[in-house]
Amino acid sequence: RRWQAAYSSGRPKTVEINGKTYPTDPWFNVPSSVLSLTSRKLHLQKDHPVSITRKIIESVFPASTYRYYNTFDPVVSTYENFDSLGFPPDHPGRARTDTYYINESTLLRTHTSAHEAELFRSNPTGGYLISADVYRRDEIDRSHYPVFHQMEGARYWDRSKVPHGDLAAAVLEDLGRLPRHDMTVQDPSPPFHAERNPLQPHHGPAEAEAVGAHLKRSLELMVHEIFTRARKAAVLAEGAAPQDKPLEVRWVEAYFPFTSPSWELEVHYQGDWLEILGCGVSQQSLHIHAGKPDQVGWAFGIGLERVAMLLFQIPDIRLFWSQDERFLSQFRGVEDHLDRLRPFEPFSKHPPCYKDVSFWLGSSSAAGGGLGGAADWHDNDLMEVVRDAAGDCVEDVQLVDRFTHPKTGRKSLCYRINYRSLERTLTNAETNEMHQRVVDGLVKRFGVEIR
Ligand code: FA5
Ligand code: MG
Repeated sequence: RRWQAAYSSGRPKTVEINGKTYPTDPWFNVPSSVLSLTSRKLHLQKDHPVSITRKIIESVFPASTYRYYNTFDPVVSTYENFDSLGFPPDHPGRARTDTYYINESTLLRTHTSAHEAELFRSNPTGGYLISADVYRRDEIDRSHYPVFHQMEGARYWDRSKVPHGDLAAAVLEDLGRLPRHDMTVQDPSPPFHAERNPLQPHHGPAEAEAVGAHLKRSLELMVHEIFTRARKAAVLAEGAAPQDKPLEVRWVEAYFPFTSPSWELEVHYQGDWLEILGCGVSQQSLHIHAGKPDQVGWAFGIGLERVAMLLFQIPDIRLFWSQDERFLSQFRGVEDHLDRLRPFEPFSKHPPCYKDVSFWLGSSSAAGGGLGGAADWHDNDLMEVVRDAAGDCVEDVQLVDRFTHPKTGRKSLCYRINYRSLERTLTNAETNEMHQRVVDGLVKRFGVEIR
């Protein structure tokens, strides 16, 4: 209902994305700023750090086994993105506060897993990699942007073609060919766990364990390749002695509707654990629905910007969208000569400008049908108003105060917006104008009362 109001005057009847036209309906919630990024495809722009990162990861997964798919369109059906993967009807990821919808049954994919069901049916080799742009309504800070890129990988074996029907033996034999490498891996959890991370009824313990081990070793190898390159680059750039501390990674139990058991891989980086990917043993129901009941295997999904930020020491996710030569020129020639990889050298940092906006939400029972009502409010609503009003000139937004009036029960919120361009110093007049657009946008779209 909120979005209906937000777009009632301005919602286009149709939108064109990569040359195709789609009808909108009241579910439509894609701002033009996001629509305009659907044609950028940074993962295919030669010498862009997202594309270089894709190439490095591809190099660890041989094309003979893993077919590469890099041109899938971002517009998919709600069925492909959610239902085909076993997301329950009330899963929060489906909400319009989290997902960009074109209409009720059509959306901008939120993850590359949207193509999994189809590739389980049609991919001719025993695995694949998909690289693509994905879209999520999300907070604003230096590691979140409404468009980012993921790489999805999958590998599976055909039980009916395995000698003696012993899948575990076949997987372990392949695992033996994966090179060993120098890094510290923490993996404290058992290969599966009845409550926390269950074995699927279709799988025997030995085969699930073997598939899980193949998955983990493959991804450890990938992370090792990336960090070896990152370190070489840093050493070359700084003339520093090579670091002798080994790379540290750890496996954490996780949950996804389309894998079990499932894990996330975290990397120790600058004093913190950073999640870089999710993965697991694929739900057998997906292979069955794809008409391949004998396929058994694994899948993972990794964030390419997150890896590129580590690889090149890129401090702010907005930089990936920059067309500034001072950014782009630093990577030229690297894609074909990975030994030329160097850390990014930030151009001068411009001054920040903090501005607060405080407002009362309308009471949910007020006339106007709950528009701006406390029960309806989602941080992402504000984030979108800010992105519309100020584009890439905002570095981050934080909720700094939350207050409920003791008598009226009305709720008040205060957000602090940090205006800072990556490319130039903003003038006071400019910043004030942007902030006024944020304030006006909040009032107009959500009927809030400014304090
Ligand atoms: C997924 O998207 C699952 N589809 C991954 C998966 C695939 C699991 C196959 C099992 C099998 P998640 O939402 O955690 O999971 O995102 C995966 C990765 O994308 C994260 O680890 C992170 O590296 C990256 N990522 C997620 N959200 C963002 C964001 N807002 N900005 C940048 N990178 C992000
Ligand atoms: Mg995650």
